[in-house]
Amino acid sequence: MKISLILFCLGLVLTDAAVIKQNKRFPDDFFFGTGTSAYQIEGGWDADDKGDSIWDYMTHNMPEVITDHSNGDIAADSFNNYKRDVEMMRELGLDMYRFSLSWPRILPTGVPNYVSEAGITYYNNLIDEMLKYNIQPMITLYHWDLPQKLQEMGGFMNPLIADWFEDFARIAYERFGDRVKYWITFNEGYQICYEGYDYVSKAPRLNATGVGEYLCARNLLLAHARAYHAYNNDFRPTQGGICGYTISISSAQPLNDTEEDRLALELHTQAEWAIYTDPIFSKEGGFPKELSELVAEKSANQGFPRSRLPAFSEEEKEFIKGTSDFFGVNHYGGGYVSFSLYDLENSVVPSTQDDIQVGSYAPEDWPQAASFWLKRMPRSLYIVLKRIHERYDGNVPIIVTENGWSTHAGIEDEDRVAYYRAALEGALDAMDEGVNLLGYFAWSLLDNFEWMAGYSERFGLYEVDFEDPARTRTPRKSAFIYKQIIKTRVVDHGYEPHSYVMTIDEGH
Ligand code: GBH
Repeated sequence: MKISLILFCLGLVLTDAAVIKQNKRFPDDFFFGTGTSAYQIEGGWDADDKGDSIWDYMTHNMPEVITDHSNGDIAADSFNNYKRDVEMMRELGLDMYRFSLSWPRILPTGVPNYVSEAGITYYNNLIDEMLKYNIQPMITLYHWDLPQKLQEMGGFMNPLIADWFEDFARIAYERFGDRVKYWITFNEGYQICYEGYDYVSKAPRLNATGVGEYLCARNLLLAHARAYHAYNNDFRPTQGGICGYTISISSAQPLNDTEEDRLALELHTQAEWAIYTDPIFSKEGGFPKELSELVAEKSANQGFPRSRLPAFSEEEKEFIKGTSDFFGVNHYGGGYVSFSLYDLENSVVPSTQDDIQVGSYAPEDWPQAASFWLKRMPRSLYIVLKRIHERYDGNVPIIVTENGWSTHAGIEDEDRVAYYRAALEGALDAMDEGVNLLGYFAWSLLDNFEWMAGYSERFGLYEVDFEDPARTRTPRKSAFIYKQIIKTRVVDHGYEPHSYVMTIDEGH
């Protein structure tokens, strides 16, 4: 009786002090992390015997395609600063850290007849440093930096990518899998395939519109399944980890509540992400039906002898189905979609846009990030989590592998704080409605090379001084806010850091 009275009073005091809009909290076994990728942070582009990646090649040969003509030669220099990075993870109190392997740092020519021991050592040092402090590593095998040698043999246009990728994955499992229990094969199929092969907004800028993405998607899914089966058959029995797959999803909504706009949303969904996930997570397997039919029909009318989106054989469908232990989702922004918003006059034929003819827009009054494509849509992470849950009923375990907001340089980042609070409240609401969300990774631990935008857009919880040879890292306000959320497991809108001095809490 006495104890419950004390607890009751304590409860009153606590709720009084905090501005918590809901009394939902993240369960104790929910994991919090931050993410990065190799090319964006490491630097050390020609350290030891490292080979060139398609990003080394592109930024060195066509610097003009990057906004500030910069490159990732040094980036945040995590190659030399990894101990400081781990210290930052401890400051934040992270459970996990997601990073990617540079394929050409480990296999300089892309193929495994020669393995760089210096490259292996770098990742061993990083992994061991994290484990010293009980921070679990999550490895993304591929985050966009293909060995240039493999690109010269066609890259993702060559079906042999499945062999090359499985070979690389096996080396990673062999060398790191004793300590690493969380694996992601590919980061963002759409960005790899559409942006890199169909269009020109990522390396290798192939610009094979209407053709490149679909061939790449097919090859990428087979490569993913090969790497998954390799883990499942030959490593999981002794290593006991899990292996998944990550894609990016925007929180698109139909412009009007009409059947037509709902169809537009479904086609948009199929083209943006379900083409990469239905083959793995749907009951039937294979590419999405409406999109496949549409592209087959258009291809025929355009004089192509076969569909530009080549279907999987029954055997391939079975091989790919079910090959992911969790659904990894990266989420940033969103908007409204409709056929009526499509710019038919400027449509490139053939192209993946022309195939579906769906346009989108985001209202003026939504807060704008430093990245032109990113606006804060109300409830956006909630919308995305519910959509995945509804599309693949059952209880698919989901991990938010990236979520974040860009600013320009500077450590006062109220808009990033607002973005994270809204997103995490949405995550709590989705979990409350039955979404099986296991964990959440903020993008990013620190400022990094933001691809075509160079260093002009910053996603870090920690600011990096790129003018300073030491690449000094300084926590932004959002770092203190995220730390508090991890510690308390609730989103408290009233919390203000007492000072901007970061310390490591006991036990970290
Ligand atoms: C991620 O890609 C990358 O994995 C990461 O390397 C990168 O640094 C980070 O994002 C920040 O760009 O969401 O409706 O506004 C995300 C790629 C590009 C996907 C923009 C969504 C715009 C649509 N995103 N795209 S919307």
